Amino acid sequence: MTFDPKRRRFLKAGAASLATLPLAGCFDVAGDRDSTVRKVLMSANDLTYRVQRFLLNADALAQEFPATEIRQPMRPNGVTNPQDADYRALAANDFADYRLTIDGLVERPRQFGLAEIRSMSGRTQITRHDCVEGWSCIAMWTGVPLSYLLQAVGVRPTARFAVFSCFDTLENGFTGPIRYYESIDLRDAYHPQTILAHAMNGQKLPIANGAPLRLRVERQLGYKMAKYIHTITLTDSLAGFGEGSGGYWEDRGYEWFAGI
Ligand SMILES: Nc1nc2c(c(=O)[nH]1)N[C@H]1C(S)=C(S)[C@@H](COP(=O)(O)O)O[C@H]1N2
Ligand SMILES: [Mo]
Repeated sequence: MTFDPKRRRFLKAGAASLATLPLAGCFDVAGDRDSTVRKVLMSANDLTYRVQRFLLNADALAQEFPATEIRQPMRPNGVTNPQDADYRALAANDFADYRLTIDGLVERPRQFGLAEIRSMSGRTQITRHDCVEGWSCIAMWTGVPLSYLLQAVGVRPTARFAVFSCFDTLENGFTGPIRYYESIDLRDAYHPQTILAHAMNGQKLPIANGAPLRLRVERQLGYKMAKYIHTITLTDSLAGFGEGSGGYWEDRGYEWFAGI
């Protein structure tokens, strides 16, 4: 089956979980002051990806908060300590030998070391992370805008998606270990708040939250925000990745476009 964003229904998994699950985490999204837009969008189960894009305004910024709103540590979720040998080896050396690879439909595929990424002019943003399980956390993220890295490698005109391949294995399939992966379209990739974060709440990014680099794509749900990234591949089709639906959880039924 080829990937067709128009056929994806809106927030099926997200809306159901946010509405029905107990709120176990940092605070209650239902009581949040800016929930009106969300409620309207969440009720619109049959909106297409294209209509959501229109409603959400491709370039609008996600809300940012003052530091006083950071009330607790960022709650880690999903994989919090990858056991993969290649990851453990890098972690043992505090990621000194880590390289981020950017490949696929780019003019100049290359690798970036952490020191180089940390030295690039970055962005800090205090945003709210909404997990599909029904909890939210406000945290401060510092990183390099993905657009800077994309400019450095030169994205080819045929590219439509950025795919993030991660170190952590979630299960063992028939063909081998299945690692986490995610994808976003180029609109989100170039959005000013889309960053590869290397720091959180003013500290080096902890392993639990995705060290050494994790994605922040602030207008979508938490599962889009790939942790433990080793490669970003520019592509015109999601068919060659995982089961072809654009992400580990998308391959298991979650929406590809998880706008909030
Ligand atoms: N590589 C990887 N990325 C991941 C996950 C994961 O298990 N592995 N879980 C996702 C989910 S469901 C959420 S809510 C966030 C959790 O980020 P946190 O640990 O910083 O709270 O990471 C997302 N990215
Ligand atoms: Mo999540």
